[in-house]
Amino acid sequence: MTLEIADSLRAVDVAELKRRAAALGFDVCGIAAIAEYPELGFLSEWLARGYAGEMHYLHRSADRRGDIRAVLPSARSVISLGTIYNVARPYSTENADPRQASIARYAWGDDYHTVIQQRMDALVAWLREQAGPALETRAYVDTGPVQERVFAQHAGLGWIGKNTCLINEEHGSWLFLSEVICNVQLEPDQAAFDQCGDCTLCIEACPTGAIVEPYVLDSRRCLSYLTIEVKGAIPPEHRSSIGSHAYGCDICQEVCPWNAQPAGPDQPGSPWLPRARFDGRSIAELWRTPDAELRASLKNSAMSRAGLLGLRRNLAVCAGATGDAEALSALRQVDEPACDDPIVAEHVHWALELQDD
Ligand code: B12
Ligand code: SF4
Ligand code: SF4
Repeated sequence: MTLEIADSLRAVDVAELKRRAAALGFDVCGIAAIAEYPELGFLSEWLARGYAGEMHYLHRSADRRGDIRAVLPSARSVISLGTIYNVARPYSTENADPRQASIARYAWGDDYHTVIQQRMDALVAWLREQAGPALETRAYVDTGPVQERVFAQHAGLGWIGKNTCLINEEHGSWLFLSEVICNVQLEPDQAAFDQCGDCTLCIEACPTGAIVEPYVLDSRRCLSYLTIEVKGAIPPEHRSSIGSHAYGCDICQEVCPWNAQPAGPDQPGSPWLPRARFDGRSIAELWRTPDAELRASLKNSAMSRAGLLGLRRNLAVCAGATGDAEALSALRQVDEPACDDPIVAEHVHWALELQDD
């Protein structure tokens, strides 16, 4: 039955598909065949070692993440897409001002889930015009049970580096990944090959030793996990290492030689430009911002994942971990409703107590 449906599909011109993807705003596009790639097998051991921490959804969906046919049984190809989100702002490692709240650059602008999903919807609509009504697809951007970097590597978009990020030879790793899984047979691209060589800069630069061996990351130590994925209290033993990281972390990408090229000038209207509220602001300044204004600035941004309470919790930890006098005094003075949340209040207490020790 599946074959009959697939047989009734019209052929799709891959060169034309890639032109269409570029016109829709995707910076790189490649095709991966459906296959049992060896890299898909690393996930089960990674989970067994506990590296997912409290991201239980990764355990629940592990079977589907290991086999893309469990996501779409008729799948024949994966159209892998990369979208550059870098903008011209200094790297956190270049910033000499420790009072500044560090926010990962992927989260500065509009929520990439929404922006990229809309572009993929347009690509799928075009694909349907080409292939006909028997087309079956699943389109995801960080939202589906798919090991996106593995398919991106096999689609030729780049290689999985020792920092575990997908690195494109031309553009570096400031790329959102997304994919359209479809039942159309498309000519696959060559897989990208590893160009890390004997470099170990990312492993040495990680402030918490989260890259436990080349290509293997223990999320429980990663500042991105601690500030975004941990939903309640941040384990006290990790708080001091958070420094000024108020949301996510970019260090292992900033030190990567493949990200040394500067971003182009700001493109007016780019969805990835930082929102004014978060553009180069200090920890104290953000803490002093009223809840209503912070909430409004988080709306439709990727930072909404941690929400207002998560952001306040993280800012309190940043104040304590950096020992920034202005931020600590702000913690004592500001009394917005979110500051009374028990989790936030406990982190404020931790930050203030730390200075008394
Ligand atoms: C869970 C998750 C996280 C977790 C765990 C990250 C991780 N490295 O696994 C946390 C919260 C820490 C995280 C952080 C970040 N994330 Co994240 N995350 C994901 C998610 C949802 C799943 C990743 C996953 O499956 N991990 C499981 C492990 C096993 O996979 P892996 O690390 O990719 O490992 C591969 C290789 O390292 C290699 N490998 C593993 N073990 C071994 C062993 C040996 C011996 C060898 C040779 C190879 C090898 O094979 C693995 C593939 O199976 C993906 C979206 C998706 N659905 O894929 C986004 C995704 C990976 N994240 C993304 C981003 C942007 C980030 C951050 C940059 C955000 C930030 N600035 O704070 C950081 C980067 C941290 C880092 N160095 O990876 C992007 C990455 C884009 C890119 N260019 O690579 C993705 C693809 C989302 C997207 N759609 O754009 N993330
Ligand atoms: S994102 Fe930061 S904490 Fe996480 S592995 Fe990279 S450098 Fe380490
Ligand atoms: S810093 Fe070096 S080892 Fe790490 S991902 Fe980049 S090239 Fe690879």
